[in-house]
Amino acid sequence: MEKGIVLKKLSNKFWVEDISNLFICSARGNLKDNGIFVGDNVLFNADALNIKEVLKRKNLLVRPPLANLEQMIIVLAYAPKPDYLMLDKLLLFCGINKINPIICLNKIEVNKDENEYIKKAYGKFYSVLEISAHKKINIDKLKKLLKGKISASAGQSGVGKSALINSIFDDEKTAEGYLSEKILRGKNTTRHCELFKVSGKTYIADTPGFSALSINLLNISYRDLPAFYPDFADFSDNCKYNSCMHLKEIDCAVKEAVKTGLIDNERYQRYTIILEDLKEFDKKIKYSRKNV
Ligand SMILES: Nc1nc2c(ncn2[C@@H]2O[C@H](COP(=O)(O)OP(=O)(O)OP(=O)(O)O)[C@@H](O)[C@H]2O)c(=O)[nH]1
Ligand SMILES: [Mg+2]
Ligand SMILES: [Zn+2]
Repeated sequence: MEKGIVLKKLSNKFWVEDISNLFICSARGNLKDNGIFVGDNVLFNADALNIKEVLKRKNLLVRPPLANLEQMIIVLAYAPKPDYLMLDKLLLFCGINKINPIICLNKIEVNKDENEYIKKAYGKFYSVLEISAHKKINIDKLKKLLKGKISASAGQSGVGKSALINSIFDDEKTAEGYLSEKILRGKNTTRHCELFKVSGKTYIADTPGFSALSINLLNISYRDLPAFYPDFADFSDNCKYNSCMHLKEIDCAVKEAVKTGLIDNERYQRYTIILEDLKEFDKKIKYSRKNV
């Protein structure tokens, strides 16, 4: 029995890679029914080309269907204009699913007017990297951050997610032909999600599915929201109430920090929007449960 990772899944076949070879495997009914996902570590029989067991997962995302994602490259650029609410939702999604986010500010050879704001509001709590996929600025730094991990790109359409992934592969001479061909195919088939090997245990997925992150994918109660804001952590202990939501409560140290500029006001305003969204969603769920 060998150990491998599922790189791709098409109809009933699974592309499983061990250290150096690729095997196209099938799986027994009940194993298939429980689900084998791209990113899964599996035990398989390399002669019979059969998957025998799925090993324990770190996490599992529904949309896009991806197991064991460790890192998310959130790409922004001056154009299209950054959607900060979406950025905050993606960061929240990473927090909930224990995924390490890296904020990549692309197209800096053209314009980086927005970057100062992003570095100021996010740089203290998250990795922020200024890059140019076209001019290959800081791509080597990004590659270091990817090393040994499973990562996926995310962000608005047109920010340069595919360009970024291509720039990572361009100087991998051995893999270039094989991978760029696969990436081109990946562009036309948005429905399936596929991992591309950068080197060793380093994989990356170009996943269009993250672009629209709806609130129901943030499966937390609104009460848990503040805990996912590292910006609040230094202050929330000083709020009068332990369960402070930092909204209308009196003696709220978080709101005080927003007033004095220690917490970014715009990010706080977006926090209140996400909180309202989550509350609405909670209500809807309770309502639909009552009516079944
Ligand atoms: N100037 C500049 N343009 C870039 C850079 N990276 C990407 N672009 C351009 O931005 C546009 C979108 O790039 P894509 O890589 O297709 O964007 P994407 O995020 O994959 O978009 P979707 O697949 O629609 O989600 C293209 O016209 C690219 O040429 C960059 O580093 N600098
Ligand atoms: Mg793309
Ligand atoms: Zn508070």
